[in-house]
Amino acid sequence: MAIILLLSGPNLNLLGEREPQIYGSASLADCVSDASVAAEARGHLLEHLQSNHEGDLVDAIHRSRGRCAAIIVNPGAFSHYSYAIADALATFDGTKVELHLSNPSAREEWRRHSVTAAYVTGVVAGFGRAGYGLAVEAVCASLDTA
Ligand code: CA2
Repeated sequence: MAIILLLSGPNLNLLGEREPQIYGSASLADCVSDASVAAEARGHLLEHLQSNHEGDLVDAIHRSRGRCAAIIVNPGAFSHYSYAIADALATFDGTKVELHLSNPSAREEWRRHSVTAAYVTGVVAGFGRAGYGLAVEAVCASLDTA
């Protein structure tokens, strides 16, 4: 059994309350539940942390080193400018998936570049709530081949 850490960045605690045309109407709890169910179906355990604070996310990545097999991270807007989260991800040796509900590449110019994406194994973006299960499947496929 592997531990998969799911990290949710700033404002994702408000998921389902605003901008459903972009982010869908599911709550963050719904998305986390989907990811947990998918992980448990594969015999793994999913842990989740949401924070609006960059340092909390950096600390969580540090704590996961040597303890978790994989990280799924939706860094929110930090994706576009947090070198601290990028550096923290670089210190984690397991599988890493960057997850976005929307497809940032199809949105405003400032969202089109992710500074964190270069430090992950792969990216799942644009599939809304379904992306949470897809990200877990991507992690499992990666763990199976490791
Ligand atoms: O598409 C994604 O998952 C994003 O990571 C979401 C971030 C955004 O800054 C990224 O560019 C793409 C923003 C999350 C904002 O979440 C809200 C949730 C409910 C209402 C308003 C914002």
